[in-house]
Amino acid sequence: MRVFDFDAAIVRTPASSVVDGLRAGGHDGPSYGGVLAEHHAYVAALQAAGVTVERLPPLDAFPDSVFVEDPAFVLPEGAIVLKPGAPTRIGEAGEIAPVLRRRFARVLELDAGYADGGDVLILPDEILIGLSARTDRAGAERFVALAAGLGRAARIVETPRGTLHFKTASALIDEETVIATPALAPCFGGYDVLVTPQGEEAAANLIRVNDSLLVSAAFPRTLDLLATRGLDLVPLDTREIAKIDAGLSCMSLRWRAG
Ligand code: CIR
Repeated sequence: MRVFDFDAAIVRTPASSVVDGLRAGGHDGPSYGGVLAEHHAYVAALQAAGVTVERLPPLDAFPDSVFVEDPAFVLPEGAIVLKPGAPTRIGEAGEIAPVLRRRFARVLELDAGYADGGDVLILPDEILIGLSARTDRAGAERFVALAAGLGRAARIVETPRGTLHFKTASALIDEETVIATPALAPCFGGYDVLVTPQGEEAAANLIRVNDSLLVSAAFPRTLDLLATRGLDLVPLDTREIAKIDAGLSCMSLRWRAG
């Protein structure tokens, strides 16, 4: 089984409060209708890639709760309820925990520090967790211990300053290849690294799902680079979620259940 072989996913329908989602800088938020349309296309792409998707109901009290990747981490072996590093997002962990207990036989809890799932990247041979404004050392160290309890080796790395999450700027493309921004490329010794073209750094937040690559439609040069890889390239509109600093990885929890 490859680490990007998935048959199950959890998503959460965006709440109308998503227009107030967290963002760096003072620019305008997204339109609710626009986020709903992008989310709808994203779920359809997961399904087309062979994944059965569970949709959780919207949570108006948590504007960023559509980004289910951040309060939790999932593997075929079990799940970890995380503790998001943004004060307005901490309560999302309590909302996702019962869902995980229903879906997984083993559910562990991060009981020290803070960690966002957006900082956790699963590679074929190890898991990387990036220190960031959302993931502190105490949380990362606890995460490494909990991952070991699930039988997985994890290692702490740095998310470059100014990058929201480790996976804002990197993703696995196949068993030998990652895509990364120039700042993150040195983290991936032993891998072929496809470096994002200048001005297309946000294209690194893509997801490999079975034999499909879900990628933002906004980055034509990256799409050209990826087109030669023999994968089913699925460009998705991310204009609205990008206004609240999000990309494609954060809108689902994905794992192999069967
Ligand atoms: C936040 O700042 O928490 C949200 N507006 C965006 C979260 C994106 N999550 C992710 O990349 N894993």
